[in-house]
Amino acid sequence: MSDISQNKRDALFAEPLAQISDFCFDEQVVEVFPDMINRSIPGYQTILHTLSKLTARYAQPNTKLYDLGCSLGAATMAMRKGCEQLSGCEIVGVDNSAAMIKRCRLHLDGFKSSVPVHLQCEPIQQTKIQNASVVVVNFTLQFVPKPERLEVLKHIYAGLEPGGVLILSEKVIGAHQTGDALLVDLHHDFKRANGYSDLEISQKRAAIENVMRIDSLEEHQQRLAAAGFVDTQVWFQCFNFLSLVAVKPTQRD
Ligand code: GEK
Repeated sequence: MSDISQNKRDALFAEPLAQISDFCFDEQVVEVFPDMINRSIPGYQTILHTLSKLTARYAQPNTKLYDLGCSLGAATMAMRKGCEQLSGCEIVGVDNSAAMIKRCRLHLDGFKSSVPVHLQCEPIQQTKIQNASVVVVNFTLQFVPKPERLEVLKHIYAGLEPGGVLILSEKVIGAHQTGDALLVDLHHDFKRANGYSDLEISQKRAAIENVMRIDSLEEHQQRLAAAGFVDTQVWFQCFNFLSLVAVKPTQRD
């Protein structure tokens, strides 16, 4: 078994590949995932840090907190930190990659916490959301087939308690072609500055284009509204990566 304390460098697309298969979250990706996500998503650490703060703000005692598409549990750990002082909270982490869930358990068990975390290996389209105060979907909805996204959001809305929050982070496509081209360029510059070569950038792009279908901010806002989230707020954006908060109103709102 590999040593989980090692942060192995992502070189999955460093050599020319004769054939580029669709990207999948398998053992190979698990091995390098922390390095890959940190070097690929601008502001990833800022987002994790703020997830902790948002959890502390919105988590309610005796409720569930969900991390949908939890990968190795980085957001789960941030949420766990944010609700440590509350009584009766439980976190449910969900991912449809068995390799991710297996490694996630090891990561979580490496740190002490009074908050129980229950991990489920399933598509988030099948996850039952109930008695929830915080739901995090950190760069996962973009992997769900587009026609199934609204249903996922509707389930989240229905399962949230009044005053509960959805935090949705996504890579987005710019509303206009020229603006989008600029955001894509700036993101590629960010990856180059983090040590990825042009070959790695283009091969990864080819591998992921069939599995990650991104929406514009406007499409997200419309879908969120259709699911019941009338009030959404972008709280983070760097290039073509952003994060939204959407609060389920209380009776008073
Ligand atoms: C983090 N949130 O570190 N159902 C469940 N899981 C899925 C599905 C699905 N339909 N589709 C993809 N996944 C994490 C990062 S990564 C983002 C999330 C990225 C899972 C997939 O197995 C992977 O673990 C995760 O969603 C996406 O804050 O790699 O760009």
